[in-house]
Amino acid sequence: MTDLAAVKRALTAQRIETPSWAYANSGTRFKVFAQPGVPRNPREKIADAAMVHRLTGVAPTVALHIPWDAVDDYAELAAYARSLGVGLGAINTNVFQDDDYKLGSVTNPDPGIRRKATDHLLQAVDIMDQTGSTDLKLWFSDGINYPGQDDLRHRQDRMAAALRETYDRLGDDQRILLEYKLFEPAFYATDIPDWGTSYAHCLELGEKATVCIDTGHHAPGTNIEFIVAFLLRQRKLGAFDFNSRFYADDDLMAGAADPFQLFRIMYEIVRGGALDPAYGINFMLDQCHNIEAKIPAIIRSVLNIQEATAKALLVDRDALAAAQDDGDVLQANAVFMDAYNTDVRPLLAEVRADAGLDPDPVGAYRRSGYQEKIVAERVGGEQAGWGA
Ligand code: PSV
Ligand code: MN
Repeated sequence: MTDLAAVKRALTAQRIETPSWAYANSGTRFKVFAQPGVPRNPREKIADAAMVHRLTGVAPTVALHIPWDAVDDYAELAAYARSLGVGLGAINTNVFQDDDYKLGSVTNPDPGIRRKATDHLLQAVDIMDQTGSTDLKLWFSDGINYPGQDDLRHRQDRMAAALRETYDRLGDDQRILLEYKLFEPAFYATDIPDWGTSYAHCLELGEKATVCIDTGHHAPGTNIEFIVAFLLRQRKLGAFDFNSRFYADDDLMAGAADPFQLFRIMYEIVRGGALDPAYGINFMLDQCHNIEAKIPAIIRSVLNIQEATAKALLVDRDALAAAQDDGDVLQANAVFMDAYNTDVRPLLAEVRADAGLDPDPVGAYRRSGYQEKIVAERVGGEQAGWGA
């Protein structure tokens, strides 16, 4: 039997970090469609994130991306965030948008470019010191397009050296979240293409380095929940970048393409005791809302994760274990699917009402007048997007 009060407590305690860049303009390589009311600077992105938190109650931090969110005074930015009821979360580095990085950043054959890229990673830790962020999220676009273009082994050595230098710069409460991605922008070989490579680098680095799973960064059909289970068992899962995909790294709303997969992932999280914020996993979104309104799309994504989590929490673990021990394949699967097929929306509405929130956060956003306000106020200046 499931303890409903415990389920509600777990849902109330859940935390989801939103990404500053999801509030900004984005697009494909074909076109960026600008939207009215989009933030023009980091403060306006933080204001939007604060709105998402006010309506959902579970999104109290916002991740920054440097230099997209570069400011002169990070302590002041953190204070501004606090004044709106949110905190600054992971600092994301950007060693993929400079002409110098055509052949790679930290794995570039040119030592001068490697130095420049590693310095950026070190500067990100300086920023963390000022914002109070504990998480340094590293993603490298590094890789090659053609067999023979560069030496795969050398590139691993260069990667390891840059990671080591960065790791050694971390403060006691700071950690590295090392992301992987199968392909794009590199098409033949990416230097950190999969969880195994990220895991191996993290093991070599030490306990302050853990893997970040971006759900959009796998080959089609990859069993992501297996990766979750494996990394939890090794205590090496540090973060998620949630989004969903139909084809490649589509960066669509979490739970939109495959809600069943999200449920299976969240089940492994619950089963591994890793949902509790005290466990230390940073559950982030990493999405781009190219054609849909951004703030309600982010709210929708948060709700989708909450729904998958609620279903995962409702799995009757005793009944499941009994069926598994009996080798009763169909019964075990039925117990699992019962939870997935439960409509958890009334339960979540109750959790929100108990927390003094509107049970329908997307509706509440529409009724709030916030969208009209930002559209009216945010005129002039330059809208933020990739590269700003
Ligand atoms: C790369 O595709 C990625 O998932 C990394 O997390 C980046 O930092 C983020 O997208 C934003 O470009
Ligand atoms: Mn990501």
